[in-house]
Amino acid sequence: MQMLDLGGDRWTVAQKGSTESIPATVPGCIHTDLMAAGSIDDPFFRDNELKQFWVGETDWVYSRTFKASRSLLAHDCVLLQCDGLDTLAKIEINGRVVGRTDNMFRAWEFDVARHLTTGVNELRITFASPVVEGIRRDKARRLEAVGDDTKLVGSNHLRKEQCNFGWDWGPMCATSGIWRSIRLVAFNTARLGGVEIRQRHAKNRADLDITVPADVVKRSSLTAVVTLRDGKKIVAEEIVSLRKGRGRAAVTIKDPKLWWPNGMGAQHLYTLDVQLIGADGKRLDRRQHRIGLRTIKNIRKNDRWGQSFYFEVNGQAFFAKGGNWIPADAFQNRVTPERYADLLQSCAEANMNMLRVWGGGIYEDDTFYDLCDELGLMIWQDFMYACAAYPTDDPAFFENAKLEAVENVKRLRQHPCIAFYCGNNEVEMCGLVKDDIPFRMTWAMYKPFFDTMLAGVVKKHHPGIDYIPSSQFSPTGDRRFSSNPACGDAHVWNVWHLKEPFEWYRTSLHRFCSEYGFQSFPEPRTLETFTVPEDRNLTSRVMEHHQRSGIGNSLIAHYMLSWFRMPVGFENTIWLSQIQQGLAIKYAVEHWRRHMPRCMGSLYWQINDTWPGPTWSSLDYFGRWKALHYMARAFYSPLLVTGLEDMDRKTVELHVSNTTAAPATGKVQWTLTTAAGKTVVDGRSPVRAKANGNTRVTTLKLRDAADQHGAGNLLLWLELLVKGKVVSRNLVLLVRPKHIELQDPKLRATVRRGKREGAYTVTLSAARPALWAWLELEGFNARFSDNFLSVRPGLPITIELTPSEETTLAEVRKRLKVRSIFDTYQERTNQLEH
Ligand code: BMA
Repeated sequence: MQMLDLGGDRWTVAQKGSTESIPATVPGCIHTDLMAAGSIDDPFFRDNELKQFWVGETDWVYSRTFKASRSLLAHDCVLLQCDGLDTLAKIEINGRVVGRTDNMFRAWEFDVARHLTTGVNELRITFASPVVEGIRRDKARRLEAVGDDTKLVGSNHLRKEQCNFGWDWGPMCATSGIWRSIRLVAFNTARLGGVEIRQRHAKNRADLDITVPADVVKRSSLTAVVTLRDGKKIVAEEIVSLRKGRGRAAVTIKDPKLWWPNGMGAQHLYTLDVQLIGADGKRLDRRQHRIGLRTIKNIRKNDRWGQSFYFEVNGQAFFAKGGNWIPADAFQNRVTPERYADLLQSCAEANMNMLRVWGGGIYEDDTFYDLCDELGLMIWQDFMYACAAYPTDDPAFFENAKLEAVENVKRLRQHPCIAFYCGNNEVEMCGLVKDDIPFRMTWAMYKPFFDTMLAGVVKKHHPGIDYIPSSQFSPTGDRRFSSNPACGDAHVWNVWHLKEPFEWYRTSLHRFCSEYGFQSFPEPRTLETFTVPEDRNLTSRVMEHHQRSGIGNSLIAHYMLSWFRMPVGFENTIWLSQIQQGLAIKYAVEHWRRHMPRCMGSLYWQINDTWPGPTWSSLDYFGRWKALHYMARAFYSPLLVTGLEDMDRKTVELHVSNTTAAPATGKVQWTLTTAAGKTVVDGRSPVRAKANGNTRVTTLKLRDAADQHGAGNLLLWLELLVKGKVVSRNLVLLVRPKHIELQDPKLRATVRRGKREGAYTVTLSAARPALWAWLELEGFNARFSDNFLSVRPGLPITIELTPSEETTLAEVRKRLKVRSIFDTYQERTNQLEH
């Protein structure tokens, strides 16, 4: 087998019909090429997005030349393989059309031997404007999409990343280009097709049924050598002969090392090596797969609350802790393996075990799923349909979509991280399936596609993994009532979209919450990347331009009035918005964890960002942790102490939630202090926290203390100790934070060189309680082992700080800024200079 990579920087791109070209990079997209050539300004900066709409409205021609050697062309078969073309492409070699494509999510192969010549060849790919085509198709047949004010028209007519046309958290930059690898592959006789590995599990053994298909271009006797390795050790090796291009091997693994999600055990991976051997004993092709041995099921069975909705891995039920993943950049070619790794490691560090790859984005790159395999992040995989009606009754659209589904399922099924498939995002919930309203889908259009076709593809090509047609989804009763608290999965947007107070979450007893969320602003350092100093006001034109949700800023302000003292100035408002977001989501997760096993999952909206701006994310565009991400690590921790306050009765119920499979014995230590930090009363209660569930520890009656000191003058500090070690901390208030009579905490930070190379330790202490104290290393990217935490006088907290670039102790001391919520509302009078 011979391969010629056609990627790289030997490409040019020009507008169709123009001779003026600029250099281009493959994989890539037109926007990043134009940026690199200085032909457009960075669309993320200020409101430059408004100046680039012509890019999406233009047809673009990518071309390059390459040399094909005589030996390459001498093969039995020569293919042009395109792993991803975005989207409406015509492919020509030496001026002759070899194919046309219309689906960004499919990989394409063309037999090109007859078009190639020895020596120099020209490859040209013309991309028709997706925007012009989207509008044309929508004029011919109007199909509704939700949120038209944040999107360009027509994405639902095309098999292209839906949010590429804009979303309520991302820009409208309709891309074109060769977005994944492209190459020539030449082979003799035969090559391997998609190897399929099916697992069967029994006590102390796992059986693998391995199907080895081959694409045969010349009749010959073929064998395959199938080797299973555990590290370097060979566990099994089989030689199978292929008949009619197919061979099967059966492998038994005794005492298998199972693969577990993050927090439940190791992510053990075996390697399966498949070699295709020709009649002459020479190797024709080879593939390596990493396999994780595990079963994963979505359990829906009737129970006393209705019907369950939870996941079981290797027979063990678990609470899904995670969030929703969206494309990590509006220009996917900029998502390097390093960026994927950074974002996903952040998820694992925050105790997450499941991410939902949301249906308005892309089937992610292989690197993404490889990392999820390694980190134990289970993937709820949507098919790429979101918030719109689709022309599923058009046979061409249907067939195209079916091939897309088959291909992607075949690609993803190798990964142990794949836990679940889902047909679409919110198509049912948004009322887009209505028999009696024009421009929507009828159920007769919807069901054959989402209920039958996609379900069938999963069943055939990835048996053992479950599927639901839509998220949210109500599997019993009237499915139009899709936010059913008794069954299915739910998107609970009453807080935020419906403006309910945070306390509303405590009325939600949905079985699995696969979406709910709250917005915040990214930190000042991130805002600085797209603003100039005069933009740095929440309602400046540029700041409003980056807020894609029409209700975004007003809702942030609405809740702030309700919860916090009005912050002073831009920076304080930004940081406070993050604390507020964290608090909202903490409210929800703590509640649902207290209601295990009735509720068994929390995937908040959203993990990451496609560009810098205020959104629902917990990691900003640069992967910087917002307050929510730090708080997520705490509220997703395996053992969690929470307090459920009753602000009227002045009681606090203490609970310990345990998401591990083993019970835990320990004690809850609680201290009631005044806002100045003086202990009013304290105590401790032993607890045996049941496995995979919630345990109510005791109820504290604090009426007397509240009468004596005033509820706004009380803080309840909780600690859960197991084997003498604090495993969880929490803080409970009896009034909203705005009504706490805080005093200046006089925060102090002592910085020392850390034990780890390049790390520093910061010891934070306070003379008075400091609420949600946070550290910032000005001018640096830095990770903190903890942040946004409350500090009690006399109980200093030590944090590890790792700047991303090398620096000195003196520099860290100089640049470290420490603040708490008290600082956000201090008026600082301007000092006049004399
Ligand atoms: C959800 C998502 C997205 C959207 C988010 C915030 O329902 O599915 O479509 O970005 O709400 O509005």
